[in-house]
Amino acid sequence: MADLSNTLDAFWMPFTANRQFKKAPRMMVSAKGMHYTSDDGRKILDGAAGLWCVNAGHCRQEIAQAIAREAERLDYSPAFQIGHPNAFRLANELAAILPHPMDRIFFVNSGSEAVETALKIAIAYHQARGEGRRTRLIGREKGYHGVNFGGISVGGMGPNRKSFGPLLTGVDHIRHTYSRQDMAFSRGQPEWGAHLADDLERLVLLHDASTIAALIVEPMAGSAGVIIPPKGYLERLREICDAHGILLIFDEVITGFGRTGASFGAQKFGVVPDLMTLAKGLTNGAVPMGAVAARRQIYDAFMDAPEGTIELFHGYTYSSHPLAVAAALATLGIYRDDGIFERVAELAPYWEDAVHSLRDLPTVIDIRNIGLVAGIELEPIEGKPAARAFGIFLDCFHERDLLIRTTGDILALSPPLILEKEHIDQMVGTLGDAIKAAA
Ligand code: PXG
Repeated sequence: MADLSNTLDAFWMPFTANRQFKKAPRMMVSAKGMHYTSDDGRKILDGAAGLWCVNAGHCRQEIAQAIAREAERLDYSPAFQIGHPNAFRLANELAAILPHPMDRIFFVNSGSEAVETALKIAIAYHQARGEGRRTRLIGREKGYHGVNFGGISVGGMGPNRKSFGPLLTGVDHIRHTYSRQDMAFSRGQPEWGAHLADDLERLVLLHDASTIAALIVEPMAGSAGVIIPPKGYLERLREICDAHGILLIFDEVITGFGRTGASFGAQKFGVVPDLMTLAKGLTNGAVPMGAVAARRQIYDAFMDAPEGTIELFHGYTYSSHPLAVAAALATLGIYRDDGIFERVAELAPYWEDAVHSLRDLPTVIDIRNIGLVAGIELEPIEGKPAARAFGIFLDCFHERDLLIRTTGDILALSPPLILEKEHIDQMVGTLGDAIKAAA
């Protein structure tokens, strides 16, 4: 048998240019606080919170110890027809920080699973109430809702959809909210664009409200390159959904747990959805976990079934896995004790000024920000879309000891929420140098 122990061939990497990577690998071997350490011993400043998930900073002792303790005490407990006390505790703790009345929590293992679960709950909810014709799902162009079939069907990113066949039927999309000419260099929420929510009325006319189960949107689109909702836009979506009995699902996998300067995007933007998907920051990235939060009335609609019947035929072997629950409880403890969400709100103005200081650099065509997240959009190199941004990513990683994310020609910054002003200065200064060097 071939000895593969020393090659990179066997691991088929996700969302990665495998051949390019394996020629010049980028490897992390440890992490602490705001930094990774690479295999060549460099300390790399984390401008991406891993993949938008390490909100409380890396390798928090409280979380590591909670996981280790639980691994020795309760390694696994069946998820169906059996519980363990900490799972109930975690659901209660989440309910306490979610907007009222979202206080029923379903546990899963990733953002993608949270999305599938929310979509299924939405359709089953209408069926449970005798509105079984409401099966249609509406997403939004440029939306990212993970990679499973439901998620890519309601998702709006072409490359994530095009290779995978016809996807779910009965899905449609409202238009996205980005218009450079109307909102470039907005600070926080753009003034322009609330009317774009009326696109939902177009789909209601086309399909009839009686066939539509739910609309799913990210309050702030993350993966598409940090697209901030226009003022009044989410409020208007809420009104239209209410007028037509359509459930509103907020995918808060990125916006949850402090990123925007409140516990959840729902609070930041002042709009309470019917269902919310969570993952990433829920465990600080330390153990995979996701969740769906539902308004109590949605849960209650399922509880009319005769007692002793299973109300929802859905769940995963690892739903509310003890190690994930332990990590989540420790993570919520840090968020609370360290006042992480409040800290984001305090630092956000400094962050905003810092990222907008890049505005006059060559090739920069837009900068967008909210909370502790920013998107910096660059003029593409002619005939080579995404090459400029990816070049900057590589330069930052290999030469400047800074980790960022890119999508197309957009640079995304979403650091751990524990960063200090000096990290902001360093991150923005380094990125500015890299943008100039690539121009
Ligand atoms: N919904 C949203 C809004 C997300 O951002 C998912 C669902 C899927 O979560 P899982 O845990 O299944 O990956 C996500 C994930 C990036 C990037 O840099 C974004 C995500 C994942 C990886 C990279 O844009 N978001």
